[in-house]
Amino acid sequence: MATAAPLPIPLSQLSRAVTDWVESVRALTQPAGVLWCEGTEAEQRELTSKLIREGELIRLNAEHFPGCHLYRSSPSDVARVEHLTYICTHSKDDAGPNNHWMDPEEAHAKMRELFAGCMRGRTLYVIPYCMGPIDSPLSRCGVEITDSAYVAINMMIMTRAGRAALERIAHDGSFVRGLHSTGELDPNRRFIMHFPEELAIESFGSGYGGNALLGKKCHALRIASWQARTEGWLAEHMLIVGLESPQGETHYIACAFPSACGKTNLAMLIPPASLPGWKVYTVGDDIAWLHPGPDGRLWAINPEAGLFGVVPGTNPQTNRNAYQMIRRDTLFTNVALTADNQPWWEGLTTGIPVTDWQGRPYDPGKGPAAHPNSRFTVSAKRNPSYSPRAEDARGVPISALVFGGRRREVAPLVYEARSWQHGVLVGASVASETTAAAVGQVGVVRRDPMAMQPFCGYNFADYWRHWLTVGAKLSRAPKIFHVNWFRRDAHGKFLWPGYGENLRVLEWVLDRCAGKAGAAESAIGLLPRAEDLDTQGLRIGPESLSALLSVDPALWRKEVTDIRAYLEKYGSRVPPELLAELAVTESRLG
Ligand code: GTP
Ligand code: SPV
Ligand code: MN
Repeated sequence: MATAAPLPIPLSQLSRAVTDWVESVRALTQPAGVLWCEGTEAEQRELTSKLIREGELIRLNAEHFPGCHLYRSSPSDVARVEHLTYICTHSKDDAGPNNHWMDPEEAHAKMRELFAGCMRGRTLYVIPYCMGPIDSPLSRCGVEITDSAYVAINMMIMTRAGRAALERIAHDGSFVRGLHSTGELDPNRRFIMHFPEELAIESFGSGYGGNALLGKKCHALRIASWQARTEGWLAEHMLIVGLESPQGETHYIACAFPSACGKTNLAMLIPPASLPGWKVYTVGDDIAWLHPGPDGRLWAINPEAGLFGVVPGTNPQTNRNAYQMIRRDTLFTNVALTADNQPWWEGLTTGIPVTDWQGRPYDPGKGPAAHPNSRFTVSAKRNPSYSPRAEDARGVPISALVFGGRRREVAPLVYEARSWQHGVLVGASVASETTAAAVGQVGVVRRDPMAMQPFCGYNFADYWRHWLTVGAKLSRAPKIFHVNWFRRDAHGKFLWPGYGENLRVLEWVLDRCAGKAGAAESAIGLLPRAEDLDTQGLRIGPESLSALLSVDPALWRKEVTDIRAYLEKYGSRVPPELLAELAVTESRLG
């Protein structure tokens, strides 16, 4: 006799800890209704239709961009706000000079005032999510409460959200609490608060990106970096990519570049025709959680399930994979429109923008058509080069770690650190030109250690110490490198073609790991000589190549002085090992 399938337990009964918290937030924020997100496709469609009806989402040209939509954020809410982002630890020194700090009691009181009654007339969405494969011991869970359906839709693409995540939470017993309200989108009433000691996030007044999709930077980096230190692993602003050589050997590398400095592009790189036989597999494009494994290697998972990527610059020439990926089932934020409702952005070689990202008739005198930080949100499964290993509960073993920055001068195309300890200094010394990914001046060089300046949830000095501690546990530690795709000539032109051609540099990196490639010693580390790089089929002049592969002692002596002054800001907490490595570099510079 057939029995009826058991009715699923309502989400609101799965975990008492979650239910109690939702109830306390409901009482504080007083929403008109509460919706627990199951994470189904039907639910995603319903939320999308609701936003279309309310005029918040625009359906894009269904012939060329099926299943795609455009969202326009408030023009004063287009990027992360680092000046309004706080780490709230009991001791100010635990947050460190790298963070804005507020006393937790004071921060809670301030936020309680903002949240009180803020959801009246709105729906409160409960989004249980898992960062990482549902069945991975390396994954960690959270619950975001938000009053933005746009945020809910994004979170459902970016994380493994819904019932399965809540089942895991009920089993794990612990989760990160993320409370978010768009408030009135008033930049003067906007705060992104983190309470690492409580595994809690409170974000008010922004609906955009890293300010509002709390699983991403707030949880997976700021809170997770704190959790990771306690538990002996690393939460990093890194892409993870698998590179299969023409001989069929696959190695995984993880690369930390600051925001809008090329992680997504490198993670889904297209090998140039002149390097036949290489295959590239994306595991992650923004965040890596790295765990020392029982085999002495470092193992990585991508905690995310989607990509929230920079749109401008994406085209079939720079990155065919990315361009293909966002032609279907993609949510665009702050791009321009053509006359027939196709999305348009700077860097496209076809189409004509008629409406800018703010919905105004496009006028080149008023700036770019698409916002420079316009983004696509898309499932990782849409990526033609998505690695099957991205769903592997064990993660992937990492052969090399690569740091990088956007620097028109000083930093060569690539160099290798002398050791793990020196590599930690190389990471701690990263500097990069600021980009549109955060509110503020663009193009000024600032220190961005490990590309984590906006994202490390605790004192950088303690974080560098933790890096040294993790390295000491690895009997088969990855080699550490530094790259710079953004060197320019005297006329401001990029010296290196970048994009797919970056594979040539990664080939050298992998060959160094295998002990197969040559290098020359320099004061700052090991550099390839021109003959060590595979330049077959590459159109680049010998002067450009030698500029890219040289170390200017005068510029580097100044750089060392800057790095020392920067490290000194962290006082006696700075690991002396880093200062010792800096002294070695300095003495070699003469
Ligand atoms: P976030 O999502 O903000 O963390 O950015 P990201 O690090 O993933 O950067 P992304 O790959 O989106 O690239 C940002 C910008 O840099 C885009 O406009 C790219 O077109 C450009 N870019 C990426 N790779 C290269 C490169 O190798 N050379 C040059 N010149 N530009 C690049
Ligand atoms: C970044 O700024 O590094 C991003 C975009 O990846 S956001 O999600 O806004 O942080
Ligand atoms: Mn990023």
